[in-house]
Amino acid sequence: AKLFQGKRVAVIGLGLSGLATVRFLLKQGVKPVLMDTRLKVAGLEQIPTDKVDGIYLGELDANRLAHMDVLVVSPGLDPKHPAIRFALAQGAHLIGDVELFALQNQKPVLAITGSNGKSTVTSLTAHMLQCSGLRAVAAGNIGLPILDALQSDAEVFVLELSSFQLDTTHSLHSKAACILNVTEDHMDRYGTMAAYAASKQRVYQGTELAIYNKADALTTPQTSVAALALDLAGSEYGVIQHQGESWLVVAGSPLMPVRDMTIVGLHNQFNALASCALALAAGASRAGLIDALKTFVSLPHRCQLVLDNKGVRWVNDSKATNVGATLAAIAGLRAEVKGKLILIAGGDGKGADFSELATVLNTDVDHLITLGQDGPAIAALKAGSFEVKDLMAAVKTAAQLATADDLVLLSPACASLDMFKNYEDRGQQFAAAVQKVWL
Ligand code: UMA
Ligand code: ADP
Repeated sequence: AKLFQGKRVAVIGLGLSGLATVRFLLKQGVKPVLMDTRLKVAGLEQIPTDKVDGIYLGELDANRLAHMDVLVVSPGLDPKHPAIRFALAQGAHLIGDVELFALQNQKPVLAITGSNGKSTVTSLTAHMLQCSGLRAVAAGNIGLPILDALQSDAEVFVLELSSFQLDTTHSLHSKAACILNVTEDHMDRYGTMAAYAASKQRVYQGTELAIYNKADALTTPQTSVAALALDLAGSEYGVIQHQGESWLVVAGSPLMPVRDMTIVGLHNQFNALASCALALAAGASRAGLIDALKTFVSLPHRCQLVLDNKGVRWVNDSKATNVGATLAAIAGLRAEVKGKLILIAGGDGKGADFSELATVLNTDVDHLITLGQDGPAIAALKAGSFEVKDLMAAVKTAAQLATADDLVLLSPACASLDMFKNYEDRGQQFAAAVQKVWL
């Protein structure tokens, strides 16, 4: 049956996922109304204007929305927007692109969420399935809009889901679902950790197996569902001493030496365990897991070495957009830095409380350089920190401080949107500045 026969449908938010939603609805024979709060939206020219029921840019019109039956709202737009709330109060139904996917999809799904590690686990899990001979496609928050992925010939979908996407999803069925961790993020939208954690918990609705982090109580399923707890010290899934070195244990037996994995750091050992559990739930082979862990190419902008020159290493961790990610990066790198660790942080803090950084900034970080809207709040946590106006100035300051054996780490603990297009743009500008200043 066709979706939304005779229903009035609005697509609100015309970014990557919104435009994919419009393409999907047009194929379904639905003639949607399109809206975006921005006055200029890239990519709108792809939409055949005669096939849609109007395009409205600028502040949302509550009365127009109130005439709709279904609102498909983009993840970047808060459904608590007054005009959207007004329409919901008049009986409109709120969904997102993941819900449209769930209503159409017949193939096995693995669902991954968490504050940090989502993209790593999503891409590693897809790689494990591919190394096991299955056509797996990674989609969702990782960048490929989920409704574009639906068109592919995938045998398994590996979905990275943000809390924003989960808020508008009701019917997703999955073979396994995982919350990796819940640490503070997106407080500008949720206000409280309880509300944010409740969004993450939605990933367990409709799953056959909930995979969670034993060390993080907020990831424990709150509904009754078959569950698997992961713990680096666990005996079913964990890291043990075997044949004189550390090995990953998967489903009760040793899989491979940790040393043979391409990704490093304790957080990545946990990510590897989570990926193994997820991939096995969708039919991966143990040989496929091993092959994948030996060949996985880690993603750019995540603790990525951009230059190693004159004894100084420059590391781009632009994807660290919250405090938890920056803490993981420092914990992962500190032990292997012989000289000073110089940290560049700051940006749009999304309402975060930075105080959790204080201890590490004063014990593990030798120099702190801050920039951006919330740079001052981070700089205040460490005496003698350097506040600069932009990334170029940050790199120049780091270059003056750095000597052989030092490591300069861009790990902002903040979103990039106050000064950059996105985190990739920030990471690229960092790499370019490093080349210019240090070479
Ligand atoms: N926006 C408006 N008005 C609107 C709609 C959006 O001002 O009416 C703004 C938003 O505030 C936001 C930007 O436009 O800054 C993009 O929002 P969007 O909803 O149009 O985003 P898309 O381009 O569709 O991209 C989305 C995800 N973006 C967000 O959730 C903000 C992408 O995740 C995802 O890769 C893509 O769909 C494909 O599924 C990015 C992200 O930043 C990487 N995610 C957040 C995160 O990881 O922390 C949740
Ligand atoms: P996400 O997609 O959730 O933003 P990524 O896989 O892109 O996560 O990793 C972003 C950053 O988070 C990395 O640079 C790393 O510093 C940190 N990180 C990765 N995995 C974990 C984890 N399991 N726990 C804590 N921090 C992590």
